[in-house]
Amino acid sequence: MTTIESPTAAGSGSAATKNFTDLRVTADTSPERLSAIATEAFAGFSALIDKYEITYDEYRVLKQWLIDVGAGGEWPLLLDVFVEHDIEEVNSRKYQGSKGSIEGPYYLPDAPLLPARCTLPMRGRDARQTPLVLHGQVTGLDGTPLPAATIEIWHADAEGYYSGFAPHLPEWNLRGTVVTDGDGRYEITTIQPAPYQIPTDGPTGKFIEAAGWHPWRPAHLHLRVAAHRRHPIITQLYFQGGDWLDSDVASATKPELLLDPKPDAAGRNCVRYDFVLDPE
Ligand code: MBD
Ligand code: FE
Repeated sequence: MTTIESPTAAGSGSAATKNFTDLRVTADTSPERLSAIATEAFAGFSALIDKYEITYDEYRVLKQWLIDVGAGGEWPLLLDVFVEHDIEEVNSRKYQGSKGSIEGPYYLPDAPLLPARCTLPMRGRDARQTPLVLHGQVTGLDGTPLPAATIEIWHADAEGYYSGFAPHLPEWNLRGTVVTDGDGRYEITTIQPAPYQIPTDGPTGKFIEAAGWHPWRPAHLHLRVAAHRRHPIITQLYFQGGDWLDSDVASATKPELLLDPKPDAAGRNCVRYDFVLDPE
């Protein structure tokens, strides 16, 4: 008999936390810059505590909730949902190429290489969803085609689960690193993703519910596009007319990132999207 572990917030949270922690990131922030930012951050907390006359009960509930966020491995989820969009906005100001969006907690590096025209790895049950064909060209700012550019793509299945973060899914399901052809072109066949719900059984979901907010992100594809001597972009693509586009819990939609696929004769949703990369 085989038992299939059911995916939980704590499961995907601890996988996302481990994945991130393994990167061992660093930044060259000076003590002066750190001190200035930390001083203003704590001044912000002081002002809130004063304005709302935060009670001891509220302080203790916050303390326990922060402990729970860590224990549930939900720091990647919480930060990427509520903070990353501003970081992305500030850091993309100097670039003119295709718009970026947040990476989110579910990127995995080194997805298997796929040729320019390819179908993402998927299970039989994924293949019963509506096919989506995303095709286009990767170029520089002046329109120069970029052969051998890489388009890393990852997205959730119809139930909202990402491979690598839910134990029941095969490794690399609905993920791949697509290499553009000699003209910088690509054509990826996958399936229409569904809207994504932040897990409601973890601390982030409980906080969203307690505040009376909704836990949804619009259906989306994640992409990372890179080429030799170009600035890589991390972005997401959404679907015109879909639910939650105007109220993404992660505040990560942009009008430039909307797809409007049209069905072909075979009933596959087809859409073109070109990526323009800035110099390094
Ligand atoms: C997602 O799929 C996502 O893209 C983000 C930003 C946060 C949680 C889940
Ligand atoms: Fe996502």
